[in-house]
Amino acid sequence: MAVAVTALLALCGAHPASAAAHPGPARRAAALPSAVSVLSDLWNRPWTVTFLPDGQRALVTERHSAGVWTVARDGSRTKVGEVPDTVFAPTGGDFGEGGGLLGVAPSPTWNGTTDQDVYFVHTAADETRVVRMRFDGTSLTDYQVVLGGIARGGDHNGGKIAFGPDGFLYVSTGDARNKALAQDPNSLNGKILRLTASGGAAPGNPFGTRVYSLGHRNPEGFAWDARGRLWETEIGDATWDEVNLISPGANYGWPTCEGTCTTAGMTNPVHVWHPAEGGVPAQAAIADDVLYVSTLRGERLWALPIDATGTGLGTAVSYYTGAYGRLRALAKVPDADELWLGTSDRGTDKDSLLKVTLG
Ligand SMILES: [Ca+2]
Repeated sequence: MAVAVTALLALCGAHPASAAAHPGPARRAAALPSAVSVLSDLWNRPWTVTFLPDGQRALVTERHSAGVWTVARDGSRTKVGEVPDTVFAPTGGDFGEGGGLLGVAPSPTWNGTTDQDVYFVHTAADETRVVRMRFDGTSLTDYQVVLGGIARGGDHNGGKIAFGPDGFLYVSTGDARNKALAQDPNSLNGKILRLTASGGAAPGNPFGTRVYSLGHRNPEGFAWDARGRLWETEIGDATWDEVNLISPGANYGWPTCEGTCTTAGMTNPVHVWHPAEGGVPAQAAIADDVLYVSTLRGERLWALPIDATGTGLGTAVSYYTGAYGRLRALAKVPDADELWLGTSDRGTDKDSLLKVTLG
C-alpha cells in the first residue's frame, strides 16, 4: 500500500508537504526556496547570523563596526554590545575585505543564566582570535581570549565558528595570504580546528593537536547535515571555489591543489565553481538534505541536494542571481522551513537580512 501511495503521489506531482504527511521509509522531499522578503534592513556588512539555542533570536555580527545584535523571529533587532580589540584593516580591494568581527557561536547549552558563553572569531591588530564573552540575554561582557596566535591577513581570515554535534567547537581559519601555512601541521592557519570550550585541542583530534583538517585557503562556511557529516565552503584562488566534505585528518590540497587534482594524499572537493561563474562561496546552511551556499561574487544562493549516498551532491540550482548583490550570512531557522540570508557590501546602512521561505 505504501508503495502504491508513493507511486500515486509521484504521478500526481504531489506537493512535498503532502508527501511528508504519509509515513514511510522515504525521507521528506526537499522544500526548496519559494519566496523571499526583507526581514530587517539598515545593516552594514553583517558577517554572520547564528541562532541562540532557544531558536527565538539570532545573534548577528557586523564585521566593520564589531557590533553584535539580537534579531527576533519577527525581524526586530536590539544591539547587545561590541567585541573589543577588533581591528578591521581594509586591503584596498573592491569590497574592503579586511577581517574584523566574523563568526559567532553560542554555547549549545546557553540559557542566559547558568550558561552565558558566546564565542566569536575576530581579527585584532596582529592576530586572529577566538574569544569568549558572557551574554545574559541583554548585553555582552567579560571578554576573554581562548585562542590567539592565529595569523591574520588583510583577508583570507576564515571566521566560521560553531559547536558541532559532538559538543566541541569548530573554527575555520584562512591562510592569511601565506599559502605555506595551510600545509604546515604546526600552524593554526588554513585549517579547520576542533577545540574544547577553553580553546585547547579537543580529545580525539587526528594529530593530537587543535587541527581537524588542513590544506584550506579561505573557508568561510560550514554546516553539519542530518547524518552528522560536515560540509565546508571554501574560497579558492583564481580558478576554482570549492565545497568539501570534511573528514578528520584529511588534507584538502591548498596550495598544492586548487579544485580537483590527482596528487596523492589530497582530498578533492565534492563541488567546484569558477569564481566568475556563480562562485566565491561564503557560508553554508543545510535544510532537508539540501546544502545552501551564499555567494559573494556570484551574487546568488545555491541549492545543492545531498544525494542518496550522503557523500555526493546533485545538480546545483541557483536563486536570486544579481537581485540583492553580494550574499554572505546564512542560517537555517530552527524548527521552521526558513533561511535567513544577509547581503553584504552594499554601502552604509544599505545591507539587509532576507527571509527565504522553503516549500
Ligand atoms: Ca581544495
